[in-house]
Amino acid sequence: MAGTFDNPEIVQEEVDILLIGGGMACCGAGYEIVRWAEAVKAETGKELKIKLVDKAALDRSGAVAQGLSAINTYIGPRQDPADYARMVSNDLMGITRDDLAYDVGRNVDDSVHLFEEWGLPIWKTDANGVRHDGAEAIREGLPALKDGGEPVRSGKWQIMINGESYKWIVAEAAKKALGLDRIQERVFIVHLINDKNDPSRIAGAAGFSVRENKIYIYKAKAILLAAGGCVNLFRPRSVGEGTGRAWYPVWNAGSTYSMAAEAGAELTMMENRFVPARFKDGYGPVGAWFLLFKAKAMNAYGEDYMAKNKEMLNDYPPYGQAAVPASCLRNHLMLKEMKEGRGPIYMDTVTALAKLRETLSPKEVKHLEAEAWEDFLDMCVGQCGIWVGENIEPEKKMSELMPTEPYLLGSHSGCCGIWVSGPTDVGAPTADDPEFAEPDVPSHLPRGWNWGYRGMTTVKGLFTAGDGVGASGHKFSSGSHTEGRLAAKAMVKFALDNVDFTPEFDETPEQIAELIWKPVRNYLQHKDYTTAIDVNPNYITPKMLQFRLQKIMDEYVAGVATYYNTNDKMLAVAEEKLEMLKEDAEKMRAKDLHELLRAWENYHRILTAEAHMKHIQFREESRYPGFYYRTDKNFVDEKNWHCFVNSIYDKKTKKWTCFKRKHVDLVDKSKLFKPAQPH
Ligand code: SFD
Ligand code: AMP
Repeated sequence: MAGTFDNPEIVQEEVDILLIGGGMACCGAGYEIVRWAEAVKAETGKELKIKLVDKAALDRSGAVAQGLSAINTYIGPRQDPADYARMVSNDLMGITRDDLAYDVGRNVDDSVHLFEEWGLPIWKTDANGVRHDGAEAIREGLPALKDGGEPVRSGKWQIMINGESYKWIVAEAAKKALGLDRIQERVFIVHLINDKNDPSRIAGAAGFSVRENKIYIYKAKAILLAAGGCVNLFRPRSVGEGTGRAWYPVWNAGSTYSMAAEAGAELTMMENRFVPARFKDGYGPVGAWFLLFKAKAMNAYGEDYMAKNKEMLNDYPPYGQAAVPASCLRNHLMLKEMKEGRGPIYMDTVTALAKLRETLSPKEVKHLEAEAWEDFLDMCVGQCGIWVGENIEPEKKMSELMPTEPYLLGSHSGCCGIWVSGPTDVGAPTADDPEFAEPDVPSHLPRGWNWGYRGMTTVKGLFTAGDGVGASGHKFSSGSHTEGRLAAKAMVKFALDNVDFTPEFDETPEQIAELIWKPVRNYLQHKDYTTAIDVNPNYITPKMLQFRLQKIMDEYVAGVATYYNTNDKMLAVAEEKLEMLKEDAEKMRAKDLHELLRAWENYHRILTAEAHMKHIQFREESRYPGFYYRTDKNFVDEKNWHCFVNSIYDKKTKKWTCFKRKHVDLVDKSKLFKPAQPH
């Protein structure tokens, strides 16, 4: 019987493997898993039941929805994945898992080669060093990357693409591999279910349709939770008429971190955040300008603050001394100018394009000037709107830059996320060292870095990838796809190793349904108490609750309001206010399915925000100057805090426990610290 708003239908399904999300990581997993599942079927006759569930529609869901104009991780045949792991470590102030970064580095090119095979146009350089747009490169018959084709590199690791349809292309391959029957769109997963007999094991997941009055409950042996990062937990700079604009995708609301935490998974580096420097108001990314166009940023008085404030980098050895200073330190130098009143900050697009005109042919200049627009048309169309609206022609008028509100993510220039098992075949050759040897696991990784299945969290059967994997970063679109593929292979192995396991829920379907539908019940029960549905003493709208969360985070947990400053006292206030917010969140209302979506996004954001706050509180230093400062501990303390900060949430007591985990370098980092180069 079809459900109604006050009596939703409960649909139950049993699968072996459930993929939550339909972004880069899950599309990678969807493509890869079928190959392994078919091999299993051929060998054992066992058919694994697989399902992918996305809250949106695969073709345009996730961070790549609008497209992208670069693939930021492509190693190529002449670079060393260990160098990539070094770069990731330096950019994230020394505390990353080399095993995870190296593993992405050595596998990522295969995903990029697949993207090209599936039709993604990739810029190429011909034998004469002339650059060609993706379509032109195909017309000219330039070889594919896998056949030795030379990409146009914007930076050491980044290559240019014509990527407006990037997500369509990657989604199509996942759809083709999985088949439409194994894909369920517009189902928002909001709750993971543990196993009744083993609370450290995953047994299923539940959510609801955002189009119909239906609750979906899936039983599964293994789950890939790759639902992106967390956006809009801080008050954004774009308020009022600009509300809704953000750099990272607003529809990724911390589901990955909050659901994993509730299921008991160990989180890592949740204190980390990314505060991207972006073109002001439109959030246009800057990478192409800095790297491809070789533009410089400057203060309002024309001073190159990276050069002028270079000495400030010496406060942060060794990370400040790297050839390319960490992203947070670049912000740190910019913020000095803003705080001391020498803003606005500008990207000098005019000089950059004029300089290019000196060396490039007219055809190439024309192409690059078009690219200045296409860069944004491909991935951040709102920035073009700003340029048009403000009469900005980048060759004639500079654009303002601004550090944005903080975002939580593990795939771009950030490293918060979930602690996962690393690959078994990399690491230091010191297996008998007690720091490294793991009982019963043939691993060369440090103790506690590996428990057999790549990408598995500390909850048995629960895997993650992309923004979900913490303590790595700089995977971007291609690396997230790769991590999804690595997880898929491990999940098939896990499902086979656990073929006799039958998951049993620790909650009943009715309890789960009531939990999910609570905001609707709040609404239906109290709606007639007042005549204006938004004004009611018995409930709060998701929109208002979101404003409250954003205000707390902005003003006490180092948002833009305080120039990213906080301290132990402010964090204590935040802690108290978040507790009260959680109490009031119980009264969130949902007047329709859309509001139910908004309500659950808020539940996920609140728990993610709380994890962020607790980790910042625990780490008694300022590890990421330029991303946040603890003004009571405004230094990087290598002696005491060169370690991971991890945490576990107890869903019964609703308490967090934060603790340190030892950090070990697996690749030699001394290679990074060359004499500083002009930047
Ligand atoms: O310019 C649920 N990214 C860039 N990567 C690059 O390689 N090059 C670039 O040029 C990049 N830039 C960039 C990037 C992103 C954005 C938004 C802009 C510019 C404007 C980063 C990558 O896009 C990013 O690293 C990956 O996409 C991360 O992959 P993944 O799979 O971890 O996340 P996702 O793709 O956002 O997918 C998330 C999916 O989860 C769904 N979902 N489904 C069910 N239930 C729930 N509760 C769910 N919650 C979310 C989503 O619908 C989605 O399908 S630049 O800045 O450098
Ligand atoms: P963004 O457009 O800022 O998201 O960055 C895209 C890519 O360029 C990422 O790999 C960044 O790490 C890199 N990048 C951005 N700005 C700089 C810079 N000033 N110096 C070096 N790399 C950068």
